[in-house]
Amino acid sequence: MPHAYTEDSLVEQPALNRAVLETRGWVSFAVSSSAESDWREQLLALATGLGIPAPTRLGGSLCDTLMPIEAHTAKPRSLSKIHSAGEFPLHADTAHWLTPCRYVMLACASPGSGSRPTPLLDTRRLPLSKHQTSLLHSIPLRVTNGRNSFFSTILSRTRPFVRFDPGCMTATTPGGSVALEVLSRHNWPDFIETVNWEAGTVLVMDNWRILHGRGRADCSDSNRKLFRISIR
Ligand SMILES: O=C(O)CCC(=O)C(=O)O
Ligand SMILES: [Fe+2]
Repeated sequence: MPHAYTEDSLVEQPALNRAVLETRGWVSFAVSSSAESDWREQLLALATGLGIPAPTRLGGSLCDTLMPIEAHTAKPRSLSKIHSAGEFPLHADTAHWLTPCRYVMLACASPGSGSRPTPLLDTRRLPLSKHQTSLLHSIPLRVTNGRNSFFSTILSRTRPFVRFDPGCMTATTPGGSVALEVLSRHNWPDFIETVNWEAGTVLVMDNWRILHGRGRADCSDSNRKLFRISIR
């Protein structure tokens, strides 16, 4: 098992299979969950092996806590503000950054009472029609990022990443609404992969390629808790 030195101790690193991450676009594995602060450290050490962990929100922490919350307590311009404790549509994280983060690590501290999964979609596998591909490459959408908002297409031949998040990207033309619909999960039921969580499950996704969402809960699950690290 690989090891990593931290300041004062030798910490055992769980296996993160880079080959699977590169071929499939995502990988999940189990980490024996310890005290929460140790666990955050362990996740940050793993994330550092992949790139540079970066705060997802300006001034925020490197390791966010994600819990289903009601819209009135949610941060402005967050998916929770729009969808409350419901499902989240497929999206890439940090789609409002000029270059979205390369990897996203999610780790389950508590699966919660609602058995709520996380759906994934590998955009590379989609049998997009010529027309759909052309929409994704040609229709500009408004990407809301406060005073730094800009226009962008979902795909571009000049960059390797998919920019897609209906939470921060809006259509300004009828064609824009059609382009946004192309990557809706309802169009690709046979291509959705599902991550079911247990305490200690870690998921790493290539955020340039894999879209993720938030599934439906069987019952109210304010006790579901994931950690997230965005990795540049
Ligand atoms: O809770 C989940 O399953 C995913 C949450 C998510 O994608 C987000 O908060 O950006
Ligand atoms: Fe997300």
